[in-house]
Amino acid sequence: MFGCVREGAPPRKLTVYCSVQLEWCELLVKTYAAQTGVTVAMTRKSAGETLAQVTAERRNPRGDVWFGGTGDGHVQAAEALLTEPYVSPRVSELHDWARDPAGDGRTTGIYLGALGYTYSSDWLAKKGIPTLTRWTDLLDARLEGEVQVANPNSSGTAYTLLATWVQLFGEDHAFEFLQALDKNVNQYTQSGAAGARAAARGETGIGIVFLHDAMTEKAAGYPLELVVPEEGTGYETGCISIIHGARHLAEAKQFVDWALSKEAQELGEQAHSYQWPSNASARAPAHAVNLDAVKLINFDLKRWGQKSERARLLERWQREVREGR
Ligand code: S7P
Repeated sequence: MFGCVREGAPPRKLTVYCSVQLEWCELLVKTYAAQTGVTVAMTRKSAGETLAQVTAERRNPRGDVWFGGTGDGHVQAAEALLTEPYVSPRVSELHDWARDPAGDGRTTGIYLGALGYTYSSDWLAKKGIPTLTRWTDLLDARLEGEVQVANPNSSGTAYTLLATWVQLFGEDHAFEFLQALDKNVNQYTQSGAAGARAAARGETGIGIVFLHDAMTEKAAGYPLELVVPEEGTGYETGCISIIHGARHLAEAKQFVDWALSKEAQELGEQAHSYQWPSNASARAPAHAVNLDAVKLINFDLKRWGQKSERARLLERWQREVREGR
């Protein structure tokens, strides 16, 4: 199995930086610690913030494994050699899209999820708007101050959105769209899933989010509608990477092997996280969004995850959208 406690051996330790929802992070490390006897310290942060932390700690790494978060951050970390090459023996169990997302063996896919937006049906009826189906519907003047989305500097969700609109509309048109959308945005949140929680609780009309994060709220009983935009949409490959210079390298490899297993991936559903698992044998969550009904773009993660493109788009967003307010 995944290791046992050896008599008289020093305690085994692992530090995990976790970028999925806290409930999943906690269940993951609790289960792993119970199965292996490894003492696990875990910190939960958004993807952009974790990338900033791993970058800041590069000369004195404190984390061993980065679990979850959108693939762009992992690709950028790989490019900067902040992560360690590791090809788990479990890679053969994974879907093709998960096997080597950065193309250099430094990161591995653990889940997939598509972008869209969400609103409560009661709220839309009160607004007198019959239905919303497209990205461009979000520019409707009646939606002024009604849209919440995250800040792409801190949030992997929001960076994936930015890169999606660039791929879908072309870069200049995407920025025109973002500037027009800005009139309707009430807040750029730090974390990507915040818009789904806010829409569920009536704190915003619309949240632009990963559809699985909206599904978490809907499955909890909130009357949310999920919109899969008709123009097409982007998706994330959520990844796992070992941090270069990890103090507990052997434990880190063992954790990655475990995290890619069918059993570990099925824990997501128990923690109300409904992404599609990368292990081909893992059961998809009952609430997973049916991707056959989603017009997915061919998201070029290697291009839009690399530092030059990522930094350029973030700088342009800051200048033309955030500071242009
Ligand atoms: O909530 C789960 C999830 O959507 O969060 C990850 C994301 O990178 C972290 O949120 P931020 O947008 O705040 O960075 C996704 O990978 C994951 O599916």
